[in-house]
Amino acid sequence: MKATIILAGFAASTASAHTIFAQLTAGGTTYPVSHGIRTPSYDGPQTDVRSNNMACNGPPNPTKPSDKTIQVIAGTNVSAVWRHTLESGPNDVMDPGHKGPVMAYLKKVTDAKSDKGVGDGWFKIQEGGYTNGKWATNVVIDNKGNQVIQIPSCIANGQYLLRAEMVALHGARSTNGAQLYMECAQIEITGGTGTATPKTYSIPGIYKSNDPGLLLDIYSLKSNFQYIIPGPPLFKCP
Ligand SMILES: *[C@@H]1O[C@H](CO)[C@@H](O)[C@H](O)[C@H]1NC(C)=O
Ligand SMILES: [Cu+2]
Repeated sequence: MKATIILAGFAASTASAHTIFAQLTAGGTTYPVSHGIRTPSYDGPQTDVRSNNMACNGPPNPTKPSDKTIQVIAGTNVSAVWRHTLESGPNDVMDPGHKGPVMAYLKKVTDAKSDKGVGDGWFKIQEGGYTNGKWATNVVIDNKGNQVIQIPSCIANGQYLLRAEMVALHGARSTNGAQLYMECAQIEITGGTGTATPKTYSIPGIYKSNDPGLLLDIYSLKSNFQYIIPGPPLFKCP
């Protein structure tokens, strides 16, 4: 049994185990893979939280632009659909040994198709950490790769980047050992009341390499362990 666990740990650190936010479900439609999302051909992580590639991914996983924008109604739920590769199905989301938090952010932009996403303007709209002994990444894996994200009803209409993120902490006991996976979808929000103006944050900037949620040993958790989800506070409509 011990040997199996150790082998699984090694498997988790290989390229075969990573993941991509490959497609979006909105308004009851699951759009094709890479439709309105800047997807990379390689599924590797970002590990330097100071890099501009923390915003919408990038080298060493270069992303392809998309000329599509997806319509989303404020107040509804969308799903960021995660897949091991762009060809994988719902039973191949990510190695279940990739344990960690799951988050989603929005940034209001003038042109969702061309905005690089780097810098200020981001606010967090969804997060999951470690609840009742289960990591949020495993919730997404068990949900066939669907990360459910409620789009706030109170924000302004217009074009946004939707940045969905999964973090794997199996190597996080050393600095920059956390693996961060993210892609940006290009969306146009309608039906928002525009009554709230979220406080915004910069990416890079939202994380530090020594954040307690990014630098920790998840294999020696105390029984009273409380995970601190990285990044800014969750935005909620008043
Ligand atoms: C939308 O998602 C939230 C958070 O996961 C959930 O509580 C709510 O029931 C969902 N609403 C619908 C209509 O599915
Ligand atoms: Cu991986």
